[in-house]
Amino acid sequence: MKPLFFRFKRGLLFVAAVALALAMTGTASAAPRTSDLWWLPDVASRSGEKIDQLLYAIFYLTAAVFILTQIVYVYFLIKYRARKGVKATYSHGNNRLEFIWTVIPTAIFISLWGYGNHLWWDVIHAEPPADTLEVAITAYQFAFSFQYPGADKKLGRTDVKLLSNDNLFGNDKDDPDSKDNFTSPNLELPVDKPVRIRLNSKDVIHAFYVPEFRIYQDAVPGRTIDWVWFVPTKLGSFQLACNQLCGSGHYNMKAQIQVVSQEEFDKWYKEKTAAVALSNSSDRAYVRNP
Ligand SMILES: [Cu+2]
Repeated sequence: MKPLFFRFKRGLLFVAAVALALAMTGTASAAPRTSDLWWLPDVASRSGEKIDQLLYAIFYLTAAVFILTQIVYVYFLIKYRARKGVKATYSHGNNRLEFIWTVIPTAIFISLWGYGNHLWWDVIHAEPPADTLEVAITAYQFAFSFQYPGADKKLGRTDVKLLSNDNLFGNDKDDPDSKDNFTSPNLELPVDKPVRIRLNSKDVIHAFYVPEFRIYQDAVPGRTIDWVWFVPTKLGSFQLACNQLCGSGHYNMKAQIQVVSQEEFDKWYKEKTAAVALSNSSDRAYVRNP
């Protein structure tokens, strides 16, 4: 007869496992589905769709391998369980089997690497189309600011060394291209049009993180990061969140991204450029436009 504790322990483990399972399913069903805590938010960019394909491929592959190995595991557990009169035997292994289960995973991993590498090239290194809208973004404790190129569609030269409180984007004031640039507190984008970001940080490391676009890019002080581009595919508002613990206000460091139709974007852009033209002309007359 076993001591009472051992008989009791097994029962306790069972109760704990059931309680944990109940708690997990309970939390899962109670979680707000709008924010989709248990899976990715709906994809909203063209490269994001490709990233999801790779993610799903890996997910289903590992799920299949997991289920298969668990079935074999349980089968062996039952088949070779301890029984009276059956002695354990020693096996030195099987070279052919070992060869097979080494070659197959190796081939799978190499093809996943190839697929991932190809995708990475596609997403990050491919040149954006000529009509790509370029937006400068500066992250600082604890907000984001956006700058658009204005009527000439050119942001102009910028330099991280010129970045300051009065020159948040490090614009080169001698470059006429930057004269008509305008700023915005949120990121307004036309749907289905490529956009490239010119990312700077004024103080510490921040991040440009948009889960719906499947984009994560750090903003690094002293560096201008200008190779990230994407094509938003869904209308609506998204949240840009800083995803680098950057100080006491980090939890609230965010900005609104508004993906709108081309017509709506053009209208907004026209209003903004008109306001810049007005303030530039009043600057010349030494009248500050509020
Ligand atoms: Cu931050």
